[in-house]
Amino acid sequence: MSSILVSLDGGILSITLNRPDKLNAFNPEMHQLLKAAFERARDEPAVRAVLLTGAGRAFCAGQDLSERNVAPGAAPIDLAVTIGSYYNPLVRRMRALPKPIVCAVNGVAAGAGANIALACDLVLAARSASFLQAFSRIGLLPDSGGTYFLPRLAGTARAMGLALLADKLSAEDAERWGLIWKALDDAQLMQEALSVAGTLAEGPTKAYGLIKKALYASAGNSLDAQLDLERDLQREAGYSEDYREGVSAFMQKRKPVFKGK
Ligand code: LHQ
Repeated sequence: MSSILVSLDGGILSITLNRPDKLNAFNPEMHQLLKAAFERARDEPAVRAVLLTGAGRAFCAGQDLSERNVAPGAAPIDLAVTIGSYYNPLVRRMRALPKPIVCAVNGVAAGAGANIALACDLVLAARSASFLQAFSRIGLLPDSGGTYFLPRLAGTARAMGLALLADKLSAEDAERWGLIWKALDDAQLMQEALSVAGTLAEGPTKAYGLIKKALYASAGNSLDAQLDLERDLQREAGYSEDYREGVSAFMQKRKPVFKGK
């Protein structure tokens, strides 16, 4: 059984983490396959949006703790190697992907699993799902971007509480705190996630890529730098076919047909 499932339909590349009996915990094979899937998403023009979710009752329980390299009693090992080889490149790849990533958090998202969800561009979660910065329970600090995303999304006080106490945060609180876009009834999650991903897959893909670039650069930029960046990116957007189509459609009072070019 492959540890991820990948399918392309209607411009949406669906990626399902698929180790349900391990709550979709990451192992090296899953990392390799995810890398290939995100490279496909980047390189194939037919992919206009990505939908990431988990099989079974969990979204992802983070690093597989039964893997030899973190087993109790094993010789101390350098966790930076795993992080540098797998998790950091994954987060960078997701953020740099010039296409939108929708995450459907179908159940618990723990450890690196929580932060990989937060690395997605639009996060929907089932009401029964939860977010758990499990790291301090096992003597670690949040990784996979957690110490970057959490304070920026929720503020330092909430980030600190989540990281120190490692309590489960419900999907509804995650929505209320601004960590995610929306909490939805469990029965509606996949339908709504597919509908949102479908809308994005029919949208102006180039503009979406530029929106990601601008918003993710914002946290580290001054207003001056951000204004300059907006000017430069808008120049690029203005040269796109989709911008021409958007304006023509508006003038002709019809729905635009974007091609992602
Ligand atoms: C698991 C796991 C798991 C293996 C559930 N591994 N089997 C980066 C770089 C290098 C090293 C270290 O880490 C990192 C980043 C990280 O992600 S560190 C954080 C790692 N993740 C965790 O600490 C979370 C561990 N899991 C849990 O706390 C619970 O399983 C949660 C809260 C996610 C779910 O709880 P329950 O719903 O009560 O399920 P459960 O605990 O009974 O788990 C079900 C099965 O899944 C069970 O196996 P079993 O054979 O007994 O049915 C678990 O052992 C297995 N499982 N997480 N991360």
